[in-house]
Amino acid sequence: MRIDIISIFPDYFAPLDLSLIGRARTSGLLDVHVHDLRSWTHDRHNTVDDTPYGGGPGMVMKPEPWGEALDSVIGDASARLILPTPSGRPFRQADAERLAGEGHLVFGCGRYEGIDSRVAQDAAARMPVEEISIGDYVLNGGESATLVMVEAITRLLPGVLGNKESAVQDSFASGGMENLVEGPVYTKPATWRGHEVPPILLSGNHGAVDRWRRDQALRKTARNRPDLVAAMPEEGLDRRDREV
Ligand code: 6GU
Repeated sequence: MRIDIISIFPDYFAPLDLSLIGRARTSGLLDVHVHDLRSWTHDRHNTVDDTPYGGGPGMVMKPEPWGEALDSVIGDASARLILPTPSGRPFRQADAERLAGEGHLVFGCGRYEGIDSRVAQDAAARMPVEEISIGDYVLNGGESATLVMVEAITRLLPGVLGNKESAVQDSFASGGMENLVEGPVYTKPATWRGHEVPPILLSGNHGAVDRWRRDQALRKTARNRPDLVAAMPEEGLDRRDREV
């Protein structure tokens, strides 16, 4: 997968050299290019913003540098443009799974009050454009949201996670964990400060362990995420689920 990121703060993306994403990049599974939006400005002050038409507070990102940046980065016909913004559609695990199947993603990180809306309009004539929000709170710009989405997407690429099973059992993962968070996890020692590991996990009965884990996931979801329980389709629950 190729990922291009356009931002006025390219240094924000230094963490993409680390850990699993860093290793995916060195191994060639992932090709990330970070671009400074100001390299597509032509004035002495490298201006990227201006006052909003219609008045109001703050500044808006000018369309010209964005237009040139996207022209230069899009390249092939298969690129998809993601514009992180609190006014976008919510980013969910299903979106991470869907975007992990793409070949080329371009993230355009806005700052200030946002990017002149004609940039998305113009790009949409050439490529799919998605405005996406990572949650109901306001960040100073799209950079940290892009880091979040890049991590959620790239960990799903084949070969990035060590254990192939681990992404399937994640909270929210399609294939059984939709609308569910993961339950509690334990490791050695079996007794720590007087707290015991639930004995069923030491039983060696894999069927019973799977059932117990699902029960725990349902209970934790009910406790922490009543909104997810309300959204659960009845047919997604088996008879044992309904007893929990
Ligand atoms: Cl994607 N961008 C900004 N600036 N704020 C956000 C966001 C994105 N998602 C939630 N808040």
